[in-house]
Amino acid sequence: MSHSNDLFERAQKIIPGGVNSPVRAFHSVGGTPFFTKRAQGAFLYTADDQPLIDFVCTWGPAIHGHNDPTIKAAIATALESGTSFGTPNLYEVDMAERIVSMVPSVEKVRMVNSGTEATMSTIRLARGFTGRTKIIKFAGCYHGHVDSLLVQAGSGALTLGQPDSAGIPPSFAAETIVLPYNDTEALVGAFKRYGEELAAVIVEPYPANVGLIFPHPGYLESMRQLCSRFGTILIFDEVMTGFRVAAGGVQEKTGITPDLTALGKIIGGGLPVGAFGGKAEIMDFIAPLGPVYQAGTLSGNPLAMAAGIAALEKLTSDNPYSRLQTFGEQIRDALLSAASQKGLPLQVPQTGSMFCLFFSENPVTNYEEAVASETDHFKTIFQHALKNGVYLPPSPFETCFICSSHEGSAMIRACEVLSEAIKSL
Ligand code: HOZ
Repeated sequence: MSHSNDLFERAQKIIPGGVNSPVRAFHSVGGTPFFTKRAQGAFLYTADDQPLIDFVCTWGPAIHGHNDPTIKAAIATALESGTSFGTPNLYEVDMAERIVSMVPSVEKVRMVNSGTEATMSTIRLARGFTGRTKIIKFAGCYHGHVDSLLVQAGSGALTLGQPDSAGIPPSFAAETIVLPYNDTEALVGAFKRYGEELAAVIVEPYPANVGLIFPHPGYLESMRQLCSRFGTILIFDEVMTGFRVAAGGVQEKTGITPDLTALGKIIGGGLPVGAFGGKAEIMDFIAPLGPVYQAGTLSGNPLAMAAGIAALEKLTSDNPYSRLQTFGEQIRDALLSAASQKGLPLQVPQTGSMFCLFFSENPVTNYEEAVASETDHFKTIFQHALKNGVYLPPSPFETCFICSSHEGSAMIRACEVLSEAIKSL
């Protein structure tokens, strides 16, 4: 028996489903998950020593590739001075200054330990600041496993057919208004109806947990204007897109400034980190200055901060964005050309180092169109790719990530394998 299969058998006996995060169980693509022994550059190495060109990149953080030497050295240096202090430390000030200088809307920032904590805290802060309770979210957007946000959620919840999680009191869900993404009329209608009851609108400005979707021209602008008019807090969840589509995320690319932003993934350089920030006036509403409580023993942890600072520093010094865009176009073009040779309708939304595959005649613009796309093809492609050394996210509704190490022979091989996979359909 393979080492991975053996580990999975043991894991299933003592870990629910054998995994610590549901999509990893491969339920929507079939087969059993492999276990990773180590990772380097663009590659994962399984417990059975199979090298895999990795397009998950730890679900986003590894923009510089796995086991980056600069990040590793920063962690090693920090480790010499201790692992956790429970007091303010030198690193967190540096980190906060970097975030404020890189992310356009952020004047003040608070560090947390995950993207889920970040989005949860922005919602509480928006409610505390406005004195209102209702929030708007969009179908297919996923903001972590926060109670009031697990309604028509994307990512693993959608992959497993549980977009509305059990265990959420109906009274919580009742405070969440779910709208179709990219539908300005629906947004205007909701503001007309609920107007001054709305504490916040939370959105992934590029929804990336239902495949990858882009906003229609003017859509985010309308959202910004409505929020400003009704005194509603606009929250951008840039956990996936922050530091990835541009140093300053979608807000830098589009010039639209949210009131609050949730961050995660890249900001921790592969260690568990999240952050939320925004206008000083709103941020000062959190404890110890204000009445909204939020805290964390490991928040601003020195090892995590050291890793994150090194990751952000490298983004500034290397400026990898145009290279990543070239890699993204290379893989998009290979996929589209294979599909057109085969006569298959394929959409490959791509921006910089993010892309996904939708088997659909037309571009996908919202949740309904995403779930209506053909998903069985993805399973076949996933399995073909895995057998031939390429790892895609184990769900048709997750985004693929490219890193700086996906260059040269790794990219050529990945394009070959994925093209063959499409032609094998
Ligand atoms: N649903 C998460 C990504 N959008 C998966 C995280 C994980 O399994 O590590």
